[in-house]
Amino acid sequence: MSENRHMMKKMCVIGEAAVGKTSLIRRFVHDKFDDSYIATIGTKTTAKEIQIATDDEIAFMTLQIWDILGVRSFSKLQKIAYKGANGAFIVVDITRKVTFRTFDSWLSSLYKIAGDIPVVVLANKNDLNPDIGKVEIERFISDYGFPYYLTSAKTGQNVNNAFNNLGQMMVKPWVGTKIDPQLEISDTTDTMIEPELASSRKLSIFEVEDIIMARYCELLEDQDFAMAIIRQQFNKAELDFMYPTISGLSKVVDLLMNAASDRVENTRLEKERKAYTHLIKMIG
Ligand SMILES: Nc1nc2c(ncn2[C@@H]2O[C@H](COP(=O)(O)OP(=O)(O)OP(=O)(O)O)[C@@H](O)[C@H]2O)c(=O)[nH]1
Ligand SMILES: [Mg+2]
Repeated sequence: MSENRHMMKKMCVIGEAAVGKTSLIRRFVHDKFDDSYIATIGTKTTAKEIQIATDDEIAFMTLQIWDILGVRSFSKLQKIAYKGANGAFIVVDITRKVTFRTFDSWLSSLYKIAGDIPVVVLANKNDLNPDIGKVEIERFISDYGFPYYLTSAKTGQNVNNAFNNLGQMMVKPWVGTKIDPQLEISDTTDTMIEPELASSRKLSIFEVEDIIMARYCELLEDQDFAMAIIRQQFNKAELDFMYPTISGLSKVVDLLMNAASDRVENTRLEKERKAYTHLIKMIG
């Protein structure tokens, strides 16, 4: 008797804020739905095992699902989360046509980091009145050649199908998109982070928050673990990451440094602290 194959794949769930990314994952993993909206702080991973039918066997796949916040000011944090992804959902909200407009920029920033990987489009909130007609949605999505589903995290419509289909797509040869993206694949994110430090322009408080979080993830070399610490320390500092203040951020930086002290060498840590302090001074 042959043993079933077991594999692990990383998938990212991306798209504008409040389109329902976290809700779709919650429906798929826990079969639950919540009407309240809490923006995802940074990134969070969940895992679920699915079964994949290959030509001659049923294989088990652990899906490592990356929930990535859609707030656009956090582009560096979003990008470092794309590294090593094998597939992605791009989620749009059929009750807000505006969430389709930025589709291209989500796709191209994903491709720049992860390459031309399988993508499935989820047109979510299909239990509500649409702001865009089905024909229009179809026309829009078929231009890209991606499979798409009308989903509802609330009723569960097509949620399992979508995850299972992306799982299948990640084990098959991927033919790529119809629309040819300008690929500049980069595997390092350092270059995305340094220029701000060297420039003398003023930065917004969100930009600084984004850079600090992204750098901290790189510092600990484990984004998921780093994000858990970041969430903890924002909590401790009683700072809402969507309403940051300069004094709140300075407090968070102190807490983050303490929390990393047993994992990161002192001189490296001091260098980071200096960089963060410098960034906070650049807020204008
Ligand atoms: N009716 C309905 N509401 C939904 C659906 N999916 C999500 N919502 C609601 O939409 C709001 C936003 O959902 P989230 O899942 O938090 O959105 P998100 O994309 O993770 O948002 P960010 O983390 O900020 O990027 C919440 O109030 C959800 O309850 C759906 O399919 N139908
Ligand atoms: Mg979310």
